[in-house]
Amino acid sequence: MTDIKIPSDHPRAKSLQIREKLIEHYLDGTVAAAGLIAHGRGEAFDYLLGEKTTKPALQAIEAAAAALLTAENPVISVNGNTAALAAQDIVELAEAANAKIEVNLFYRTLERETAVKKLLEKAGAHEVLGVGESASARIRELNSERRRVDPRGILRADVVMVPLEDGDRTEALVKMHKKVIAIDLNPLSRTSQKATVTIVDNIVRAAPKLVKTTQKLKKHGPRELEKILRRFDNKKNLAESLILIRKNLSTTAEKMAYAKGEDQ
Ligand code: PTJ
Repeated sequence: MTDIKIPSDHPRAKSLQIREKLIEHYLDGTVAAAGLIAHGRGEAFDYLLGEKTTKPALQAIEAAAAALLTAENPVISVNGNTAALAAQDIVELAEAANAKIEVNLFYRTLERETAVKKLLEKAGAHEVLGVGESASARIRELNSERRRVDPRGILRADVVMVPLEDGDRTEALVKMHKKVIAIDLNPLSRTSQKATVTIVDNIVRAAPKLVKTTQKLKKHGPRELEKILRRFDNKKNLAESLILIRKNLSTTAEKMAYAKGEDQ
């Protein structure tokens, strides 16, 4: 825990609390130093998106739930930031989708793998793959530490969820004919562009919604779920997020210009 107390009436209290959580888990070794920087990039896009779950994001959440529920071997890949911000939701999602949870880190050390696993177990996870010797398989297409995977998890998965990812792995997984679900606030990132379903939203808002949607869609038959997935077009959905950003910017710019006119 850091010693800083965020006043609850601070206009940006929620955002500051999220930062504190990341710092706390950076200090306990779960989050990589670069994870703090990555969050800052995410925050910038969140601003542009209006800091709320958008309509395209809700459509992507539905498609992601359908992909998880129609999978034979779904796996949720967890890194430092995801564990720090959404451990409880990840455990609930794995339960709802009957998915495995696997630790996969870019800045990989056994200490960090263990810290991420601990956080997931504290949130109720029974089995966490990909830690230490259990990450004994390799993804040939990759050179980063992310290539090390668990043969019971990501290697044999048909659907892999990769929240807050860094580019090349999504491409490699898609090349391996896996469906990839990303959660990424940046609709322009390589991960967003390459994934099968990209949820352009903050993980702190998207993850609980994805849990609820998965629990709800569980009652539907496979044909209906496949239809939801077929209907979804990732490139079109990303374009809708970009159009929303443009609209938000235009509206704000117009308001500012108008206010300036009034002052004169
Ligand atoms: O824990 P490790 O070692 O696996 O490392 C994790 C990080 C995040 C450091 C690593 O994967 C990385 O460097 O990622 P990138 O390339 O910075 O990409 C992270 C993406 O997540 C960026 O496109 C950010 O905009 C986005 N992002 C950051 N915070 C959030 C987010 N998306 C959704 N919710 C967030 N809170």
